[in-house]
Amino acid sequence: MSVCTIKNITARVCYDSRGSQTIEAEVQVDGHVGRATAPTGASTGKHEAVGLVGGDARKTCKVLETYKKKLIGADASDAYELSKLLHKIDGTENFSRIGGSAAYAISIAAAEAAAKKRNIPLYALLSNGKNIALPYPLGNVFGGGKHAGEGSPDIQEFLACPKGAKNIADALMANVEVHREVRRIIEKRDPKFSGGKGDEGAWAYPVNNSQALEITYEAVSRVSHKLGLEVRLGLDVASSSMWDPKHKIYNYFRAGKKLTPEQQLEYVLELIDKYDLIYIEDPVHEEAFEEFSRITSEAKGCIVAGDDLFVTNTNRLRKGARLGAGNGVILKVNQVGTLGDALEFAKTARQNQYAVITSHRSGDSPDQHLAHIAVGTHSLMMKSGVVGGERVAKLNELIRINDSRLINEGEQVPMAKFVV
Ligand code: 2PG
Ligand code: MG
Repeated sequence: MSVCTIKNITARVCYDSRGSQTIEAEVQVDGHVGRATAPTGASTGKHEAVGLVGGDARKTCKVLETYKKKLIGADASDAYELSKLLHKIDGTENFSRIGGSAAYAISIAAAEAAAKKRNIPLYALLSNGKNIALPYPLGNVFGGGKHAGEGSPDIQEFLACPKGAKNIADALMANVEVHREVRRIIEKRDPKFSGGKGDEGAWAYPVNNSQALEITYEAVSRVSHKLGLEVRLGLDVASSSMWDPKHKIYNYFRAGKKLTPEQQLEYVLELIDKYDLIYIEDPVHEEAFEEFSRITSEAKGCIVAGDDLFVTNTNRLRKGARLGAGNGVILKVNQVGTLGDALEFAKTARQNQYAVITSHRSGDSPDQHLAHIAVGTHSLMMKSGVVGGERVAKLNELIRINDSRLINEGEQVPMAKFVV
């Protein structure tokens, strides 16, 4: 295997899909350049790595100039070693010195440059190209919480999952159809609907949680029927956004209701049953490991995924696995900082029979890496928006991955296997 020595690193300030400043890094490896832009979340878990140094992209670039020589000469193809090196340079628990956004951009740009040098796709570098499968797109079709305006539901994301799709083309088409169908249903209720969307391209419309559930459930049911393919509904409750730790209550500000932890549990189980949910993310807050495990054991046939709970952190996942908390994990490289840490997290998840769901961030870039990370980590699903350039970039890359296999080996890449 050829060595992929880092020859130079440059960084610049640029913009994400929300128009916020972020950092983009370029890593050079023997004439090959990898480039990556750090995304940003709005509903961030409190245990996530720090993003920009002091919240400032320019400062993060300046700091990078001071340590980049320590990275020159490192092997760009070894995500684990590069991760160790970045941790050593940073020296803090949460990348507060060099910024998790810099760690993200450098580690992904390095992997891309190494893959280019070896003339293989990025996913093959991450997974050795063995037994690959394509993730089901988990598409955000209706938005609420921190991704949409005040009048929208408290629940953050209403997601479509085309479980019955036999190939990626059908899967992507189904989610686009659900997104369109949601608009049709809203317009029927309100012909004056302006077509507003939230941060991830999901429709933003002022209804309460149960009305949004009815609309999206109707949309997935209609599309299932129309296409003759099972499409199911999922939710990201993003419960930490509603959790009031002082009063130990879930505060549904917009709906004007407050739930005790026990009531929250009952509510969530009721939703899983009533709307036949295939997926639920962060149904309880980020420290509620025990309630997570109760939901997991009671919600049969539903993926119960931890996002703010695990924050792509292997130690938190190990604790969750001991307690039976969740059967799915959200993987977001920038939550933990480096690609190497995220690969370790995915490996631990698979060893403990957790489904991996690789996810975008609400503030994202037109980078395509997410598709490769999802395939390279054997993810069951890839969570993203359905429309918008920065979302479609990742979805179209899944089509390209499938196509290149078709051209080179004469067969499609199979869809991942549902284990839950
Ligand atoms: C989430 C994400 C992505 P954010 O909560 O899962 O949808 O949102 O990037 O704002 O944390
Ligand atoms: Mg989430």
